[in-house]
Amino acid sequence: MDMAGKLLQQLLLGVIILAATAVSIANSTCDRECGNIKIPYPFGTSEGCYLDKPFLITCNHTFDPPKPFLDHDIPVENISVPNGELRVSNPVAHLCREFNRAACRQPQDPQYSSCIARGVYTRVDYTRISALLNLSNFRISETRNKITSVGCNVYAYIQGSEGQKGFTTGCLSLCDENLNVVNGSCSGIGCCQTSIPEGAMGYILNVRILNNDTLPGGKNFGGQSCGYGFIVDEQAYNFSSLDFVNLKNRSSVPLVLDWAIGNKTCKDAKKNKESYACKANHSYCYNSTSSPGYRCNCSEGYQGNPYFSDGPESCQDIDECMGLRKPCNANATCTNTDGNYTCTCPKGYEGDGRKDGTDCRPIVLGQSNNKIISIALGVSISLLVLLVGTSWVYWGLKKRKLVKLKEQWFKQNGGLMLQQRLHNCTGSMDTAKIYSVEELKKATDNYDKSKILGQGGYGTVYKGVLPNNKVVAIKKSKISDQSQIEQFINEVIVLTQINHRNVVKLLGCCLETEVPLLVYEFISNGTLYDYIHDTSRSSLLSWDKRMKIATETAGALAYLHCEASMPIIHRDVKTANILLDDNHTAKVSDFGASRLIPLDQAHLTTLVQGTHGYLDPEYYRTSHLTEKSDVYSFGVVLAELLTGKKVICFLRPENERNLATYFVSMVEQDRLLEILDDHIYDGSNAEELKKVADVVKRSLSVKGDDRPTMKEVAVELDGLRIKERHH
Ligand SMILES: *[C@@H]1O[C@H](CO)[C@@H](O)[C@H](O)[C@H]1NC(C)=O
Ligand SMILES: *[C@@H]1O[C@H](CO)[C@@H](O)[C@H](O)[C@H]1NC(C)=O
Ligand SMILES: *[C@@H]1O[C@H](CO)[C@@H](O)[C@H](O)[C@H]1NC(C)=O
Ligand SMILES: *[C@@H]1O[C@H](CO)[C@@H](O)[C@H](O)[C@H]1NC(C)=O
Ligand SMILES: *[C@@H]1O[C@H](CO)[C@@H](O)[C@H](O)[C@H]1NC(C)=O
Ligand SMILES: *[C@@H]1O[C@H](CO)[C@@H](O)[C@H](O)[C@H]1NC(C)=O
Ligand SMILES: *[C@@H]1O[C@H](CO)[C@@H](O)[C@H](O)[C@H]1NC(C)=O
Ligand SMILES: *[C@@H]1O[C@H](CO)[C@@H](O)[C@H](O)[C@H]1NC(C)=O
Ligand SMILES: *[C@@H]1O[C@H](CO)[C@@H](O)[C@H](O)[C@H]1NC(C)=O
Ligand SMILES: *[C@@H]1O[C@H](CO)[C@@H](O)[C@H](O)[C@H]1NC(C)=O
Ligand SMILES: *[C@@H]1O[C@H](CO)[C@@H](O)[C@H](O)[C@H]1NC(C)=O
Ligand SMILES: CC(=O)N[C@H]1CO[C@H](CO)[C@@H](O)[C@@H]1O
Repeated sequence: MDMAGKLLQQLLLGVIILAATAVSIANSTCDRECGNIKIPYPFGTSEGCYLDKPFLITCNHTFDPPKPFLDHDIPVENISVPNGELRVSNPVAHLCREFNRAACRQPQDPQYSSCIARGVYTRVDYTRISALLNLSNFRISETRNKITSVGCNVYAYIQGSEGQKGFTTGCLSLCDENLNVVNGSCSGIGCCQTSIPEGAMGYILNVRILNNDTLPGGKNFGGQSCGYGFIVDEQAYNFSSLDFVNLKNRSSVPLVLDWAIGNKTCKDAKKNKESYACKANHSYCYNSTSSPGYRCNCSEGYQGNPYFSDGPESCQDIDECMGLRKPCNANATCTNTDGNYTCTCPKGYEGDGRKDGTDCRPIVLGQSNNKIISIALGVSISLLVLLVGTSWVYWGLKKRKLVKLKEQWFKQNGGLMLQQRLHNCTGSMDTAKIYSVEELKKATDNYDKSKILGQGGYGTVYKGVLPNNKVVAIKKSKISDQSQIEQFINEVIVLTQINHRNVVKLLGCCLETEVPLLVYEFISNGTLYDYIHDTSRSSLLSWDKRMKIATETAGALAYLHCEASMPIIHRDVKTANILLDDNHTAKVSDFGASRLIPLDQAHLTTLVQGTHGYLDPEYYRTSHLTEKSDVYSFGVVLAELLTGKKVICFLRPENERNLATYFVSMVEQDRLLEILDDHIYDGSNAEELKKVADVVKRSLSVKGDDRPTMKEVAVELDGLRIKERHH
């Protein structure tokens, strides 16, 4: 009873399985193999198993194993659906010459080669075998295949039909004793390759010899000397010198055909749902590049046969997690999804866990702080972008009113005030000029990059040429704060009034732009900084020249402090702001940070501004700006002139980093000579050097009151120079 029950159960099971297979019975009857070769749809070997006529493969069972054929007589080697590739066997053409080996002695015999050369072999007629291919539907892939000839002084050529036009093309392969054949190279010596015409569907290939007195297979013959010609899949054939003999027994080589569906593009094919061949859900269509028609492929993340509408052979999700190449890092968990996969890092770890992404790493507090910072940064950047964007839109809208705006800028930048002041003043005012935007734009080729002379916190300086051929330096200043405008105008007026040969002359300005433009005289030789710190140029600066520059600079600063109509504190005295002309005459420049001090005031309280290394420590501490701050900075300039060292250098030991303190400590230890620049000390000027160093030391006094005035410094330096000259 029990046995019978089990039997019944098995029977029932069998019936169910049978019923299940019956659903897809139509296609499961299709034989998808012929011998060892798979025949995937749209190809097929029997009625109902292939897409349409061109895809019929005949399987000839008289062979063992059975062999598939395209167009009934072209042997098929491989069919690849994803690549749209069909490999068939292609015949090899021969040109052979028989000879009688006995006529010559053995190859070891020294006479052997001359025997060949003299043609002492029995001439037998050439045997020629052509190769012929005639495809009815598909094209020969012109990207994958090459016409190839192998042999000595032989050429292979094909004739065929490309569309309706006939064509002839070929390749000549030469060789003799002096030309060495190279394995793997088909460059014309022993082997030659060339492209086939586009769209060819058939051809006839012949091999010919250039000269009937030579052997087509060179001297590497064995009973027969042959040259060969064939069309072959480039990737499937590597030339070897042994091929002169070996190809004789090879009747065919692989050839790649392009196949495609129909003769319509994807766009047109999709219009007819019934005949559209990309049936799978997760598939797409692409135009064939080499022939009319289209092909299908599974979407990314899926694999299978895109021409099946459903079933296990159609495009199926790829389980990436199960593949050999694991997509996730060892510590991340891989989860397959439809058409994709996800990697999840363990709890307490962050990162996307992908091998090609960011690795899982423990969430560290510091890093999450970083995250907060980067979020904050992101937010502020977006806000900034928003702000810039809005103002851009704002300016865009205002563009039409540019003329009005220019006027507005002119007013805003104090143009009216300046005009008025200039009008009120008389006499020397002819030097100050107000330039128009167009004038300066033209002078600088629209602020061309090649015209930039310098750039910094103050703005950008361009070289310009005015219509009267006067070369000028034009500074696009950064001042745009409304509250600074009056100050700015004052400075412009004062500077245009200054007529000192050691101060760069301000010729005028332009106020019609958003930021004021200043026009200076052009100083040809660059900055003192560049001279001192450029080894090739520093030797040009003798002690005498350095003293001249120092004296001139001190004189100019003293003039600004005392003799200008209102004291001016430069605030940014440094070698980079001292320009040199052709005669190494010093010109103090860049008054962008300068302040005018009303006569009834001893100091100003300002925002501390200046250059690190030159900045007066007292001013830095107290924000009280006095003329003595310039004295300090000038002291640093003098120290720089004496030593040739940079004022701040992090490559130096800690106690030597700041030149000002280092210099003072060396002078106090009476070790001045150790830190002097090479070009300065000549053995006889030690006394002057000491005196200048003493000026430096006093100028660098911590308390401003202990420092000499600029006037005193200038007089002292001048005195030393005169004395030196009288020596
Ligand atoms: C199979 O191949 C044999 C030998 O080449 C040939 O005689 C025969 O006609 C072929 N059969 C078919 C069905 O093509
Ligand atoms: C057929 O071609 C495909 C893709 O090029 C390749 O993976 C497969 O190994 C080939 N099969 C044979 C029998 O050469
Ligand atoms: C190719 O075959 C077609 C018929 O299938 C025939 O008309 C044509 O002449 C053949 N071409 C060659 C070069 O043999
Ligand atoms: C080579 O010999 C063949 C006959 O064997 C002849 O048709 C051909 O014209 C000859 N070629 C040359 C270049 O002599
Ligand atoms: C040809 O040579 C290359 C490297 O030289 C090699 O990778 C390739 O497999 C060879 N092809 C054949 C068909 O031998
Ligand atoms: C080419 O390679 C074969 C071995 O594959 C070798 O016997 C032959 O000498 C080589 N020929 C040249 C010219 O290097
Ligand atoms: C070529 O085939 C013939 C018989 O068909 C055989 O005698 C000869 O040794 C073969 N040659 C090579 C190089 O395999
Ligand atoms: C496209 O193919 C169809 C039949 O498959 C044929 O009737 C038509 O003439 C072909 N059109 C072109 C432009 O080859
Ligand atoms: C196929 O080619 C046609 C016409 O050349 C074009 O309109 C269409 O976008 C192409 N389709 C694809 C998938 O490339
Ligand atoms: C798979 O997911 C990743 C990340 O989620 C995405 O970058 C990628 O484009 C997806 N791939 C496919 C085929 O959808
Ligand atoms: C996995 O985690 C362990 C410990 O948590 C760590 O030592 C290892 O480096 C991690 N491996 C990878 C590939 O992230
Ligand atoms: C999924 C699939 O390709 N089915 C095919 C089964 O065979 C019939 C013809 O018998 C085709 O029309 C179907 O496309």
